[in-house]
Amino acid sequence: MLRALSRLAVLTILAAVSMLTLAGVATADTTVTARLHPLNGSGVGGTVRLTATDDGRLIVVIHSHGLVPGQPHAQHIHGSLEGGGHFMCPSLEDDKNGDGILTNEEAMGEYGTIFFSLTTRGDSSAKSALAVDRMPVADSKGRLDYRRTFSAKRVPDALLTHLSSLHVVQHGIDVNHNGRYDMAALGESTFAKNLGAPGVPEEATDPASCGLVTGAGAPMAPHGGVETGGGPAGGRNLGLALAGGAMVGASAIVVFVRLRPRGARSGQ
Ligand SMILES: [Cu+2]
Repeated sequence: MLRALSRLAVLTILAAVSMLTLAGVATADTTVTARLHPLNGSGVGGTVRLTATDDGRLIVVIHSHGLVPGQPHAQHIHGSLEGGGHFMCPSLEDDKNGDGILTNEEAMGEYGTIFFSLTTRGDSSAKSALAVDRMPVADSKGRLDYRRTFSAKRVPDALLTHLSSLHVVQHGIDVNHNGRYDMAALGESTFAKNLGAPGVPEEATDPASCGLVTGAGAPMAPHGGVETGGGPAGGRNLGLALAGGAMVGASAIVVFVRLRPRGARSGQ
């Protein structure tokens, strides 16, 4: 009996302490989420979680599926540095030449600049937008699980202050279903070429998925019209592009040399 009582007392104290701890260490961390929707009929889906810690780090977690197996997928956070504008995931309405494929250039109007390149290591600025050798690789089933904590010095203030008006985009599709990015499908990526990387298949840079940020602090309809997720493929949510040529500029260091990665590595 005594033993039971003392155990109860201990449990009560532990519960009280943990509640106090929770109250006491509550941080200013902000977490927002996005649901990835397919673009270009990719069938890609997934979830994104962005956590801005109170000490300025950014933790990015992505779980996605339906990507091209064994291929690297460039992925970025897009949005507006100014917080204004009209940014949303593009749709086939943006397919100006009507060929059924949404290229980066066509989708540019719906997009802000690239805030951030979701690389697996090293630089994460817009300069690494096409650094495919540091982009995550989908596994043999087309799944991609990515997690990286970016140190405060890598995270621009503007990204944190606009966390609620961003979107996440993954690139890389396989329209001729031959298991890789190749010129035979859609030709050369003029987008990459204009950034100083000739010889990159358009399949590698066309958008595969896009997700709009929602969650803590995220307005339901920022800038008067951003979709808030929910719709499956085919809606206005679907579509994306690398943010325009302006984003990287002539000084871009484009490393798009290894379209065949050594391993199915991802994350970190
Ligand atoms: Cu992008």
